[in-house]
Amino acid sequence: MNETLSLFDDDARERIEALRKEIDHHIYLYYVKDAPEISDGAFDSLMHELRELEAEHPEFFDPNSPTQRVGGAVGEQFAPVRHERRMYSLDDAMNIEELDAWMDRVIDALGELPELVCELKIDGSGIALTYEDGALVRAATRGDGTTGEDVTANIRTIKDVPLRLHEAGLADVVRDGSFEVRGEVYMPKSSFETLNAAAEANGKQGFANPRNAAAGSLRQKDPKITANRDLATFLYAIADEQAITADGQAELLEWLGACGFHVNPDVTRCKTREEVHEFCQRAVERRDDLPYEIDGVVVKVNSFTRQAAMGYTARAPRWAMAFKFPPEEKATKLIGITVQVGRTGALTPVAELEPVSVAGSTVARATLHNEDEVRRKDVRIGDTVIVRKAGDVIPEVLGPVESLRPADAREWRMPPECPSCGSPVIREEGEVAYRCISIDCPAQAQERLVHWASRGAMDIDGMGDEIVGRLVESGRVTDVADYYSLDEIELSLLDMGRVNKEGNPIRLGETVAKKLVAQIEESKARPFARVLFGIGMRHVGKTVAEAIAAAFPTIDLLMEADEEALAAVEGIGPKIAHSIYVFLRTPQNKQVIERLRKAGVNMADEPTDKGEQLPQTLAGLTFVLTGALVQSGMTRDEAGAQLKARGAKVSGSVSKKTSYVVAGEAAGSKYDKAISLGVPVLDENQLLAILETGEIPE
Ligand code: 3BA
Repeated sequence: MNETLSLFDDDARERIEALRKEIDHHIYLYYVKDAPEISDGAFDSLMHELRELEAEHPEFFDPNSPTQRVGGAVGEQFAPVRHERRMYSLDDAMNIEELDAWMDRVIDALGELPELVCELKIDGSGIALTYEDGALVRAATRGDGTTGEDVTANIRTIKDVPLRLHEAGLADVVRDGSFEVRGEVYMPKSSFETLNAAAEANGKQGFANPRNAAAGSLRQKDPKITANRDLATFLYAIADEQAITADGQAELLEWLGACGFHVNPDVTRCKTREEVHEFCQRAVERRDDLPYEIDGVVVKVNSFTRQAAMGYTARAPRWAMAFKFPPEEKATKLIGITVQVGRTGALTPVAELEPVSVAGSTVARATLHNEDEVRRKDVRIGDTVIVRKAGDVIPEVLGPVESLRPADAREWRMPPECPSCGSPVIREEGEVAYRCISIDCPAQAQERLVHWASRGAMDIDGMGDEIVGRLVESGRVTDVADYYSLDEIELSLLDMGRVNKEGNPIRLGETVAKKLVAQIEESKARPFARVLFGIGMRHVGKTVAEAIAAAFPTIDLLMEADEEALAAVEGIGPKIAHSIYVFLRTPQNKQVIERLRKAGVNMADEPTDKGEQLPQTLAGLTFVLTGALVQSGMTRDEAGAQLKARGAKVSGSVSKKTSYVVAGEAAGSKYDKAISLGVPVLDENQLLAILETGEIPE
């Protein structure tokens, strides 16, 4: 090689390396330390120089160069990543008593209360980052704790994630090669608000809370979208603590900081219970002032040796406990009470509130359940009311602050007419709900249409509230059979009721229309039980629909059944039987069913070959499945179906009547409940043996 050229190349290589180091350092100062040392302009010119040099010298490409954080090519999907070591869950203490009970257990196990470390519990999404020779090589989501998804390209775009680690930290790595650190990806509250405001301005549904926004942003197929989402991280764990010299959680956090990771500064070593209580109390008080959402405090035994002495349950370390905040409550003004009409005509009063931020999301509406509830709570329009929200659950109005009641506060009564169709409303004997019994109430029709397309029913992805609303508005769709005559062209032209900057109506568009038509087509093949659930007969939920489909596997058999025959099915009483019978004899409903059948919607279950029925060796036993079946890769539904084929019952909740709980990986509270009720727990291997032999082993 030419002498001068290679010297020139060496210069370029050195300059590139120096620029990368310098830029990494400024990114660290800005995003981790929150203490920038140079101006944006100076930073940009360093980046500019690096980009130019890298373009001239593609041979020095490095995926971990700061220029590579913008997000590369769009990926196909996320490859599964098996975590080298399980990512456990955390057990929850719902109050201070439960936290104290945990500290008692720690004392029992270790003979004294050891040093504890308190951390804020960031309400984000779990991640695992793998480094080799100090460079980021892979990033995965937590997933079910055993297997996550490869999100490396997306994680690279998060500015506070070091792509190359600081020398100071690497000096304390005992074994060379690779290690995996773990923590949380989160979205700051302000970024969450901005993102949702932008989504709403575009007529799109925002995320329910910052945690969902972080998880959703991490699972974008296009890393450029993730790059624009303003995500951040806090790291707090290592997969294998043998890999470093730290002797406990506090030193581990220091080491993570020395490596260049973003570590939450609110960490406290505690020697007494009182210090732990104090930390929790302070966290509750500071919650609103923090720029990110927290949902509790994590308390950990500091020493690694003592952690090892306590060990793990099937789902969580015994040496750590999450203290969960009590459901958040806020005061706000009750502006009005509106009435929502459900798909069965039930009328629900809904509190219209001055928007407040509660537990990570903005609450502007909350259910008031029924008129009796409104009476019992004595909430009046104009009142200041207390609103509560726990995690992901629907917000509720607890009651008024009577001392703040204005003189003109108004009592509310259920209107005598349906707000949608104006028909008189009735309240049936023994029922709390008022009901609109009109057969062609538009609000009911709309709800029925949304229900048909919903996930548990026919699962027509993309057919949500808004599009259904527009289809109803346009007059093109009035019942569920109308879905099946929609074509791509008319759907693409559907007026979305909004205008663009030029003042022209926004239409649904070809891409969405094409997807919807494909989804509608796919829905025709759903199992018969889903059709029965989707059609929306009163009192017929998923479980009842499955029971009916099992007893009457075709629509003809079902239409012929009288009330007695229906009531003979296990799980169906006279009330449900009556409701089904009446529904199927209503001419309007019969017509819709006929049109669905003609459109090709599945109206019969696969004929089960009775001759090949398996011996019913598990009859009389009830199983509950929990956790992931990672060895067989079966879903719980698939495993459940195989158990049922042998006569077993499969239930969703653990009780004294449960015969066995099958606990897969990352089993949750059902496992705990089984233990506390003394219900025997089987692992996946035992389940597989049962499915193979049909017998419960000794
Ligand atoms: N510390 C979440 N798990 C946490 C390492 C253990 C742990 C958490 C934590 C198991 C937070 C369960 C998912 C997981 C890494 C497993 C925290 C937080 N410590 N500060 C004790 O702030 N949300 N979550 N993540 N391994």
